[in-house]
Amino acid sequence: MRVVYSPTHLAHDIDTETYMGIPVPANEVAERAERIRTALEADGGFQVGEPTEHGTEPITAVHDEGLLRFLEVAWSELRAQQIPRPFLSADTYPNRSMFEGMSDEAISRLVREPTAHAGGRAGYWGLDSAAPLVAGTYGAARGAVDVALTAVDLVLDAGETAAYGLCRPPGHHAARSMYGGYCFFNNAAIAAHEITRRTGERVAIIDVDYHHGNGSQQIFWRRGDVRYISIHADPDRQYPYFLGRPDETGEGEGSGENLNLPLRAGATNEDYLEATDRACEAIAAVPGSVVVVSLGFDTYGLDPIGDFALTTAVYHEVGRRVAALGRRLVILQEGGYHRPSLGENARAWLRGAEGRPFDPLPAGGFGESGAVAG
Ligand code: SP5
Ligand code: ZN
Repeated sequence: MRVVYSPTHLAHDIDTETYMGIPVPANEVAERAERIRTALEADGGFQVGEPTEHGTEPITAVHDEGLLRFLEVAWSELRAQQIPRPFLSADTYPNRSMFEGMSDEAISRLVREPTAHAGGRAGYWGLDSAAPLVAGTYGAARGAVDVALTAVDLVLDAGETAAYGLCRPPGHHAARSMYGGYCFFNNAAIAAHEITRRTGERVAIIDVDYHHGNGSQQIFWRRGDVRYISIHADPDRQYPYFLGRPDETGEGEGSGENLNLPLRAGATNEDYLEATDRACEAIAAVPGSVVVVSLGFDTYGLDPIGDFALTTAVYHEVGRRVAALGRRLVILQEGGYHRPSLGENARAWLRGAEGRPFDPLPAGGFGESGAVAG
């Protein structure tokens, strides 16, 4: 399988995020993508190449241009405001209760981008305080979009049955006018939109990251040409808390095109495969020849921010079942934070999708990428 990787991600060099106001070691770090690349190179069955530039047009087809402009200038603006550390977290968010009692018309007039303070603008454009912004973030986010769009090119133009885009930063929490959840541009949504534009076909997104892809759901909420299906932790106990429930099914032309499959804490391989089959049925029910996969490994049993109990073997099987749909796959990396296992989990998923055998490393270790006992 062809793999698209860009070293631009390295400049999105994060060491700290905040969790409920407390600085903690960052989860979404450069080492993640390097682990995956190294494991795929060692496998021998993957050809790793760099993306081509696709410009901003496919981004603004999906995102508000103001979001792009903000992310482009936020870093230098923070420098100018003497913010001493390489980090951007909002000062104030426009909580909906701030406008309680006001008309929709008044609210849409008032909730606008402040011009003179990056901390206020981060509140306008941002979902949360856990998406650190450093000098290289904008370039890395642009690079991740190029990775996704190059994977699309491989499938649409180069005759590949499947391609894997090693996107970093990830994308599925980014909405049309919002970044957050370690995500800046929604790589999968940009790819899915581009596929609809170029093929005229319907596209399905299957999101198997541990978290609900609120951004992808929002972007396609009213669209009949992109079906979004997500298996994730129940938002009652997990980020992003305010979206991801089964009664969110889309509106207008998108009515019935959104399927949320939340799972309990401790969800097992069996639970996951059952949900995978439901997701695959929902894909098979609509026409189209390309599926976008939002691939996360934060469902893994040892993930530091997840609470599912999946093992490496199940990723091979999930990849196999998604490929068994018989559609072309644009597979894009989202989350997954247990660094030692990321390479093996990605290798297992992608080998499953290619119809190659599981071929695990011996005795539950993760090889040169860092053995873990037990
Ligand atoms: C792409 C992706 O996977 N984004 C995830 C964003 C999750 N943001 C919230 C992280 C909260 C980490 N909490 C650690 C608490 C451990 N008890
Ligand atoms: Zn996630």
